[in-house]
Amino acid sequence: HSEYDFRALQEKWRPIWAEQRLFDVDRAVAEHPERPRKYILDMFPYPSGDLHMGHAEAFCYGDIVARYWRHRGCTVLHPIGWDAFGLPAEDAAIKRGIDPRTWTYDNIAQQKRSFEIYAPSFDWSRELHTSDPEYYRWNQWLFLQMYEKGLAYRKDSWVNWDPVDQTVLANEQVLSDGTSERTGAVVEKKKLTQWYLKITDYADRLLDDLDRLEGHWPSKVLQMQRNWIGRSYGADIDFRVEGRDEPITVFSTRPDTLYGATFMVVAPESDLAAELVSEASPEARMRFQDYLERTQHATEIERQAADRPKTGVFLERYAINPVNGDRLPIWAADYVLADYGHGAVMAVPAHDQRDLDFALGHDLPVRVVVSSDEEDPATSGVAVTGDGVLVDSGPLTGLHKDEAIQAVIRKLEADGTGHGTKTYRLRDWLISRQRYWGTPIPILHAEDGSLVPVPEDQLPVELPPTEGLDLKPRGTSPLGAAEDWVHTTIPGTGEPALRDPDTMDTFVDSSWYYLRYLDPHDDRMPFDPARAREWAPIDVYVGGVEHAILHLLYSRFITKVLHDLGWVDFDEPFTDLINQGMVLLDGSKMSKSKGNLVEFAAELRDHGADALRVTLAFAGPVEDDIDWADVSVQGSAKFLARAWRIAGEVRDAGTAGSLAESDQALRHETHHLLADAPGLVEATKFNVLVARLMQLVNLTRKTIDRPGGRGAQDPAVREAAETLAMMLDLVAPYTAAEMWEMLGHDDPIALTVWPAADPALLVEESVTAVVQVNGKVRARLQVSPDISAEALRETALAEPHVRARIGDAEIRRVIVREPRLVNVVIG
Ligand code: ANZ
Repeated sequence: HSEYDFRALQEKWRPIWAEQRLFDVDRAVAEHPERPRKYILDMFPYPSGDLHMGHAEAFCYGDIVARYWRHRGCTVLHPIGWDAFGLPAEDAAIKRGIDPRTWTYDNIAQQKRSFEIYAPSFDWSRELHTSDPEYYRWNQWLFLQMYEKGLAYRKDSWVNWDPVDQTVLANEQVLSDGTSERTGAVVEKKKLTQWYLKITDYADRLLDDLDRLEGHWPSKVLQMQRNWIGRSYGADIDFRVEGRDEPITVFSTRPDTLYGATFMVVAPESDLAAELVSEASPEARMRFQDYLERTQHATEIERQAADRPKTGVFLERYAINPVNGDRLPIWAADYVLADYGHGAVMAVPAHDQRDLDFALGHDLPVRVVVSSDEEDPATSGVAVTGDGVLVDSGPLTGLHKDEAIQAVIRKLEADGTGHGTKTYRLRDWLISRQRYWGTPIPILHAEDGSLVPVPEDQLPVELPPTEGLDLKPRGTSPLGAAEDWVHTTIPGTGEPALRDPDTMDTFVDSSWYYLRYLDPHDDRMPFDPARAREWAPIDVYVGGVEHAILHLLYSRFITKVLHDLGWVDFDEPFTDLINQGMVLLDGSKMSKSKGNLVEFAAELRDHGADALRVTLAFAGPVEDDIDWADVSVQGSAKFLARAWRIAGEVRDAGTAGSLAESDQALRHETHHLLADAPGLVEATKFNVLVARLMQLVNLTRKTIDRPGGRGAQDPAVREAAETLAMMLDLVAPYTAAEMWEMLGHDDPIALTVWPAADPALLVEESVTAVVQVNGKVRARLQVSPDISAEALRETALAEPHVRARIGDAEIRRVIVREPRLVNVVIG
């Protein structure tokens, strides 16, 4: 074979690798128990068809890191599995009238075939599918653990409702424009009884522990998580309500402005609003009902939009300001949300823009309590929100804002009318889904309405077959119609009971899957804590930035829960995080609807795995988007062919002579690469590494072709070719394996440990520094090119000829231009 033929290489090596199972981690541990361990993971794929270019990119980067650590003498766990539950399978199944299992497992098989060609160094013995009962059994176990601790609970509340999928959504699944992340439908609000996981109990830890990830996770992701958790400090303040026993509590980040409160606002959909208005006049009740209906259609984002007119209705009730006894009218307005803080605010129009907009629109008073140079908000329409000194505020008058906050909190606490507190934007995680293809919630509903957890030894609660079930979305779970399945009895008593018909959000599945890889077939426990101590947390996690909030936050939460339950001894799952950019075509995200899809399967077929991976690695910094119009897969293939040809020439020529007499310039380049490659990989500068490999190929070629040289026989050429092969294994495993074999090795290249660079070959050539005395050259010195000015000055002045020239004369000045010149001026 005189031409580089990627197909021949793939066909040759695939069966060999399938047989060798080189990346089977159990074997690696048995053979080298002493080696340090690394756990390198890519976010597992969702089986919605074949793999796409986003997968190709992420798995390319993850595999570089996994292969790299093996070459550094570590044992690497690099597993793969499938995030196999979820709506797309169910939708496809409904459309085609097949079982979601068929669609899911067919797609998994397809993705596996593609992976086998693409050849990431996976340990296939650890393969898992979240839709297998042996996996989801442990989701149920986890749920029950959390239920026992009060971390899983049911409540009645207003939830996000996707009218297309006919199921609820977590807040994290609603985009900032108020549409569903999955269907694009405008999300509605609906009141339902649902299961929640109490992530808010972990809000402080989830926020504070982000500091430990600084420098290890992309700062953009850290910031997104911080904003999502959204901690605010302030006070809870109780306002007595005329004609009501219970006070209304509000949360405020500006309790210092309490003397400026002129009215109160409650969220229209809150129980509080309904109760308050029930005592009002029939007209007010009607106005309120009308208003309530209108607000049901607005999304949370719309409701909070600054430019939206602030609408609302007066509830004909009054609250009393606890510090000055003022009588404040109570309104319902939809700019106040039911599930933030307490669903009620004290309105301070002078210092809060939304309150001001509302006050000006409804003729409510504006009272300034923080001094400023700005115009009166009542006339300018602009609230004064900055710092300042308090005015017209009783005992707070004259205090600076921050002092006033502390002072008013002390006063409220002393009076028993409030206290300092904090609140979060983060809400509890709603996990119930009214769909079939997910983990059944392991709870039984007894006839008296009580909840009975399914005993652990009866797990898994398996999904019933789909035969006879209508999976179409209709607002209640299709499982409710599986009569034989739903009707059961309470263990022990035998009383009749119904199974909970909802299934879990699939983000539960992916929140802990990394631990299941430690032994995916363990039927005694979710994972073995001893193995977790050996392998986890993940050293490097690779995946798309679209998971910056949902998946990563949920995994962090569940990891902390497992930590607190004593199952793991760490509390952050992912030590380092790499977010790859997106693959674009002509600057726009590839999508089927745009018809400009670069298909992974086609690229793989036309150019092969190695050229595709080299292209992805070389395209630019990992976090940047890749525009497919700017890359050249053909160029990558040419580079690989040139490297491969060098190995062939070395084989054919045979190596002769000693390294000492070989081409030193080539050796320098090779050893510099050996020295630099680890730093480049660890800093995820994969593109720079590929560029350096290209340079080495070029220099090796020149060395072979140089007239009068030793050609491919030169031992420096062999050394370069071997180094190239070992490093190419990171991105081009087929080419690398073939080169290694041509160079006469029969051990698997993927398991070779990279040699260390020879320090002697890293020293730069010296440069000549000229030393003048009064402008005349008196000496020449050989110095390092990066010598400092001070060192060069000292060396020059100590030189015997220079010393002799200076003699007893006075040194007036020494001019140093390192590394090449020193001029000594004497008198
Ligand atoms: C009085 C006040 C005066 C406020 C002032 C602000 C400025 P963050 O920072 O986002 O936490 N608020 C409280 N609960 C609310 C709800 N359910 N819906 C809408 N707004 C609500 O915002 C906290 C502030 O948002 C709180 O502080 C409250 O208004 C309002 F000069 O109280 B403030």
